[in-house]
Amino acid sequence: MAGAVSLAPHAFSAAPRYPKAPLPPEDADIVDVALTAKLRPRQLLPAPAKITPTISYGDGPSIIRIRHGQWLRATLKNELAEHTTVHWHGIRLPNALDGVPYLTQDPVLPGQSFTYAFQPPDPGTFFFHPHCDTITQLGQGLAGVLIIEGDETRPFDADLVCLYRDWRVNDDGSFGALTTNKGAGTAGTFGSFQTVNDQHQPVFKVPANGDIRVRFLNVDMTRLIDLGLEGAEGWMIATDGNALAPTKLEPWRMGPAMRLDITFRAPKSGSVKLMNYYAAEPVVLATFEAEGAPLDRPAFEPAPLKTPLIPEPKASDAVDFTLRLSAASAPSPLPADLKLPNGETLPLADSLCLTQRTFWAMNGQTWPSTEEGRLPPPLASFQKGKTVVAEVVNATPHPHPIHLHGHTFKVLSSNKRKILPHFADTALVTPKERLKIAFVADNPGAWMLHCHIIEHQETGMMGYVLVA
Ligand SMILES: [Cu+2]
Repeated sequence: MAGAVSLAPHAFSAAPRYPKAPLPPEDADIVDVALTAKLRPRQLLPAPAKITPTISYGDGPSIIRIRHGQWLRATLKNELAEHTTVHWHGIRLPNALDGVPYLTQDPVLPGQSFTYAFQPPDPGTFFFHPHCDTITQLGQGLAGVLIIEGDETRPFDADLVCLYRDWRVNDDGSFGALTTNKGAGTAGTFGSFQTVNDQHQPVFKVPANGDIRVRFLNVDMTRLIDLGLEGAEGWMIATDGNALAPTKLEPWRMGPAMRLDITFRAPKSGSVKLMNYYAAEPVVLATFEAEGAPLDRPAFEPAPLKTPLIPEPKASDAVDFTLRLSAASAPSPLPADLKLPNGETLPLADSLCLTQRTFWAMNGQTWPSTEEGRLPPPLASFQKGKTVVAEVVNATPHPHPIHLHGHTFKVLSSNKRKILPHFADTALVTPKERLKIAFVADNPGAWMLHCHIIEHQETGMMGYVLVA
């Protein structure tokens, strides 16, 4: 098999083609964080189940809070047996820090470290996760929350993070299959143990009669949620971290990777339940229990957050783009192995962080390319500064939460349902829907565009766009 790894001229070239990261200025206010990705088995299910071999960035849930204006300098140390990266989901950061192996950086090999330093431009509720073998790494727990504080117009009495996920675990605590062909080729493989902050139906104590902010993140790989409240009137104040004029919470549908900030007035006594109505029977996700003497507060009015700093799309300066989601027409032949700059060879399926299966396509193109060992061509190239009006057409019988890196878009309209216009980085596109979104392509680089049902992402429904 001479030549099986002779990939020159190879699209996966060494570092020079990667974008450069701006360094923090000397007077930058920097918060340093260590993220050590490694196996940290723990008691996830109640006894008599055994411990679960989870992986994480630290002991306990990783929740980073910094103030808007500060820099985050996070050093990833890879103590896993395979390579990894960190993607900062929803942050409009420089392309070099986006954490996509081979597109924006080399993968971080076992034993290696990589430092991500950036100044998040927007306050809000974000998260981070690997962009490599994501089914395994995210499926076994590797994810964290990034809160950029500073969007309040008046203080809340409590500010809670609720990170939701559904673990694919067996009764004895071991992991079940994190993916199946049946799941990957349909709506995804579902877990069996739902948690908020790694606990099943946790109870949060909240100040009685206080104004509560809940930052809810759907970090599951598969599940849709219709998020609602019982026992109080909930108001939505941010979608994917971006402020929204307070809007009464009717159950709000959230695909994987979507976030919703809500506020409510805690009762003087008793409790409020956070619910998922996207189920045969409504599911209690968490309980907020009033404690202490009721706070002395005027009648409840949901506090708005500060206006987002996202550029408004301009219809007068727009280009159109259609993104068609479909089943893959034919499985891609598996491309050749990949030769790394250091001379090592990686099996291509590993190096692209893929399973060797192809079920899904975007504009007829699957990830990776059918061409040997090359990045596929971009789905589109946009001139920097232009408004892009994208119609996402779902030609499949399953919903797909579509995520764009590096930009925040506005969800505008649908052929199927009434849309409350809102900013987002992930939009759920339902079967047979044509969803219109728009954004200003103002962040130069190569930006991934993919489904956030991770089994769809890793079986073809992924691509990238160029902004230059
Ligand atoms: Cu999908």
